[in-house]
Amino acid sequence: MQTDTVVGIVGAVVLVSVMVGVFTYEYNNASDANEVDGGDGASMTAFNATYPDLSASDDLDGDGTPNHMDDDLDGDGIPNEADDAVSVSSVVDGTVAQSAGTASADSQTFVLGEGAQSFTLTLTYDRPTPLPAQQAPRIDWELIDPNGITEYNIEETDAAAPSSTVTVTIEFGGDLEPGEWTLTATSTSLVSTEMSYSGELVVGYAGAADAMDA
Ligand SMILES: [Ca+2]
Ligand SMILES: [Ca+2]
Repeated sequence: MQTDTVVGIVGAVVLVSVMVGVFTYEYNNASDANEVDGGDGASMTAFNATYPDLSASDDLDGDGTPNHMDDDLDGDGIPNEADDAVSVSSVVDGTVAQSAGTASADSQTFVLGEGAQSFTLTLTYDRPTPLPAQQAPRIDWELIDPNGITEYNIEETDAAAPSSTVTVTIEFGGDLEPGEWTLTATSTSLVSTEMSYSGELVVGYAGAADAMDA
């Protein structure tokens, strides 16, 4: 009788242990299933339906929140539902310095997301007054797309009066290549000089599908 009782108790303990193990397994796996159903998939699908030309995983305004989770995806303070233009602005500035007769260049890079349709870069700089018989210093600009193709190249003329503020506008549209674009500013001064430039880049993107139909 005592042996039977011990076997019975051991059997009951083994059974309870197995049941606890089964419950723990079911509990953990139910939790995993919930994460998949309520996670990124749903908002990505909704975003792709609303903005078919943009990428859900891009972060156009660079605020750390991907487009499909961002209720103001271009970061202009206007919520997506009320924003009829997706447009991202950023400050651009740099300095080109050189010693006499030595070419000098300064480069900036811009990352364009998918769906970029217009590129407007406006820059200004002050040209120093040259000594008599010297060519006025100037900055030449080259813009290269992510495939290494030059999209814009200008060698400024000396038409602007020395010591004046020069404004340069680089503007074009179309389906723009997503990825890293590079702007190179090159000083052509024949004398030691330093020129600082500053301005703004505005990139326009394809809007919401319902806005395009309207
Ligand atoms: Ca964002
Ligand atoms: Ca907005």
